[in-house]
Amino acid sequence: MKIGIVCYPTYGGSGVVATELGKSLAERGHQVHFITYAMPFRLDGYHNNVFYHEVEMPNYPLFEFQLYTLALASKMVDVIRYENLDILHVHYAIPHATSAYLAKQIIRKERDIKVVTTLHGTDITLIGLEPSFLPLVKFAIEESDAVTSVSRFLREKTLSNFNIKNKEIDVIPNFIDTNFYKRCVDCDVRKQYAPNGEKILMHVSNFRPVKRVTDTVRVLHEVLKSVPAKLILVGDGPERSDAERLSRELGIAEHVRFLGKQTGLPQILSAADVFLLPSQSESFGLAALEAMSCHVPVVATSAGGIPEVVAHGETGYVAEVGDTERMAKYIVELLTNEKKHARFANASRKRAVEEFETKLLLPDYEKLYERVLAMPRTSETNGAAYSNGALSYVI
Ligand code: GMT
Repeated sequence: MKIGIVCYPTYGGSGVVATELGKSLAERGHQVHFITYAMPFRLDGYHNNVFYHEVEMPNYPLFEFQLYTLALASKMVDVIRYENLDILHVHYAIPHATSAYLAKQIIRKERDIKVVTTLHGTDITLIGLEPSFLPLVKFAIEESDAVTSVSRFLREKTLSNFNIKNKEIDVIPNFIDTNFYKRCVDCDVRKQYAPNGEKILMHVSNFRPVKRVTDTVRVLHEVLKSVPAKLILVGDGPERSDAERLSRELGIAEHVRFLGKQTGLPQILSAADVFLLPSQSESFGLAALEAMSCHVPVVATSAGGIPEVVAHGETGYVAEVGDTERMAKYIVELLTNEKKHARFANASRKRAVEEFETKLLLPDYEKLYERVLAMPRTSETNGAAYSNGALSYVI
């Protein structure tokens, strides 16, 4: 198949999932065309069957605000037309699903491009609910040929938040290459940050308010009352300076290390004893899965789809949003009981391998693509109904 993939190229779960999906599809012989405004950060190196199309932004003084949605739609039309795409798979509804709808309409007389939209999280739970976006997101979802969500939680939220009645949403969870995300035994990251045998708590995110990064510092403050520990924070974003400030205010700055954005995650995660994810909202929690795959138990909130990933009492624990004391209690329990910790670490890895390995979930996307390609052409626009293939218009 020839598949166009549209995503955010920056750090963030939806871009990671889209890029890994594209690379894996290409390995299986599909031709994959990434369409975005910058090279996705996980698309490093050369990959057979992978092509990249950069969206050019017109620079005109009249346009006080950038017209990315339109520029993207135009680029989509180009790539669909000249690369003969079968499928356009857009990740994160805003604005990608709208651009895809536009492109589909623009090119409809030449070909019936099928649009698949994958919903990732705040496109549904936060920003998509803004009155200025809600009708647009609802429309784009309803007009997609197929829609997937990354958790059961997100599917339910989509149906209820947008009052969607006649649309199937397939749940295809986040996936991971467990061969890449595996515990690195000889890595010396631990020695560097915990030279005196301290335990290591770790958090990886884009430090947006929804991640409640300052809660990780509060949790460490509690944990330090019982266990010598260090907190390693990986990533960057708007909440970083608040977290830095709080660690100084609580007098624990020497126990907190901010590594900023990093790429060698398996190596870094392998140093952790517990992964901490205190999010306000999380449709899935890819970062938790990456940790689990490296044998790291996760202590998180019970927000959104997290309990679909973290099995409470088996691969980690979940607590109410903001309940830093309970999270600290769970962490101390794991850090002071070696046998339990080992059991949770092994169960985490097992769950990642048995439930979320790329090879298990990729066929779900392929089956979905086959299903939409077999769908008859049924678009109706301006009073015209088109029947698939024949390009004969019934007015
Ligand atoms: O919704 C977002 O915050 C954006 C998105 C991203 O690009 O980082 O993250 C979401 O998608 C990930 C991949 O599907 C999920 O693992 C994250 O849980 C989800 N983030 C939230 O729901 C906050």
